[in-house]
Amino acid sequence: MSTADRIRNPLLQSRIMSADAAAALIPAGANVGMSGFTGAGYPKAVPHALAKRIERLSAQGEQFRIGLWTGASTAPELDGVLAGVDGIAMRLPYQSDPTVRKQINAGRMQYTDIHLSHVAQLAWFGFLGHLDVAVVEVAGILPDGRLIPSSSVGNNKTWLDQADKIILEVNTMQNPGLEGMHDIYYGTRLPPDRQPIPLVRPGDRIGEPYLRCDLNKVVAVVETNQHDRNSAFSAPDEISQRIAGHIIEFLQHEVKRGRLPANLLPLQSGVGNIANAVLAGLNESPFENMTAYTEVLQDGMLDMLRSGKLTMASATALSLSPKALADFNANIDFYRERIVLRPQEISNHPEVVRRLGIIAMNAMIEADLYGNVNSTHIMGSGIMNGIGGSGDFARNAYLSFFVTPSVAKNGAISCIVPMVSHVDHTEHDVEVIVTEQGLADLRGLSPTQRARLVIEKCAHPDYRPALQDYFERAQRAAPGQHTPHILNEALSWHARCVETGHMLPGGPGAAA
Ligand code: 0RQ
Repeated sequence: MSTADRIRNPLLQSRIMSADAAAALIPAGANVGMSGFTGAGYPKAVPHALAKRIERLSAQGEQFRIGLWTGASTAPELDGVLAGVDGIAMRLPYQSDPTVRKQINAGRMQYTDIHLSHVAQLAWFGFLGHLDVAVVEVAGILPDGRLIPSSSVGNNKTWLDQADKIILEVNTMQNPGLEGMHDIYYGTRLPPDRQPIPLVRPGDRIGEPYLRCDLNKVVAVVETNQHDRNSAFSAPDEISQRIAGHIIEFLQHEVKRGRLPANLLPLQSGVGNIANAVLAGLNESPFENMTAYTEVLQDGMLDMLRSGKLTMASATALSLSPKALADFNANIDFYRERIVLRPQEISNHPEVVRRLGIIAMNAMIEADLYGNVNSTHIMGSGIMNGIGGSGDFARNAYLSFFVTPSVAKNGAISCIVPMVSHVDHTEHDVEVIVTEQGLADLRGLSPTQRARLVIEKCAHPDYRPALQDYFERAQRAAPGQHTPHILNEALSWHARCVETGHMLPGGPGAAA
């Protein structure tokens, strides 16, 4: 497909330039809203060109740093290259890049970790500061200047609306068949004029398939021809399979008890190997006609769409392995009828999540005896990734699962602890905790009832006696018996990690 086929607006054709020329239009200190969500739909050329420019300026003793706003995590070609030249002063709302993580944990980069559904509205409220430039990847441009979104939507609508200047990357590697898969909702208003979001089934289309764009703001159009970062998933290991088995057995039990319909309720699943194992398990399960209202579509959901177990899936981004991407591209007409890609303010919207009655499944770093969950921090001070969409779903879901292997670092660390070293999801938002050891259904239980169950069902046998001992002593010593704790001991539990050298993400010296 030629450039003229992809960029069909004459004015924007006249703004085609090199990535270097486009990057030169970004001022030092600018807040830049870039596309990108879990390695899908991020700009492939301008960040690299900007990083080269920053490196040149830095060699001349000039500092050049930006505020980088995205949908969620991106890829080494965006986060990695810019962090590598110390070009990011401020990052939001989510990251999972090793270089970015290292800089945040060393105190060299500021990081605002935000619920993904909140980002657009915070930008509209003016709480995040001014957005100077948007750099957005698209799959094509219509004659009237509307944009065919790429493999993720994220916050692109908001960046295009809010930024003073727009740089578009048109990626000819993105399948032109993406056209028609997106649903961009333009009905959100600010309080006090907000209206209900008219979405009552996961597959409802409430918007339009294109992004609108004020052509006068477009200062550059850059052509690219590069795949998204698609990392392969490893086959589900035994731990993931055991976690998946517990969840599926529990869901079957809930259907039997009449607390879930036979085809379940719309599924939300985090990314990663455990999530993929759960999806693989559901694909083999007796459940039929399932739906998904989730943030990211990964391999497991494509398998379920193909098998017919899943009738439709709504998300904001694709996050596919190379093998799944090849299947997606080869069968895009089939998938277009079954997939809707939306802005993340809608894919993760608390109002919609509550209305649809989502079954939310997210991974965590640790949980405590009482059901508080830490999804983001190692040892209470080092960031791993961020809260992502987990909070959007967990608090508002019909049923909220948090999953983890019972131990980390080859058994050196228990993921069930007396008191979490950082709280992302409070006991009030966490209903079911699952490890490979078992599943603790915490619904309707008091803190001490929860603690007994979490120790019995979820803790690794190597740590169970120590947790039981702590809980019993806390019940004897705590001044209050609602949530018994021995405060000075609760957190010193984590001190053992210092001895084993796992103080920060990436292990010893990660903050250097
Ligand atoms: O460390 O990378 O050095 O090997 O944490 O842990 O077990 O590989 O699990 O990749 O699924 O990540 C919560 C981080 C889990 C992720 C988290 C160490 C462990 C390893 C990763 P290494 P695993 P995963 C909506 C949902 C927040 C966002 C979210 C996450 C590394 O799922 O970022 O939920 N979630 N989004 O060794 C010390 C412990 C540890 C520990 C694990 N207790 N102590 N280290 N690790 N437990 C969907 C989206 O947002 C897309």
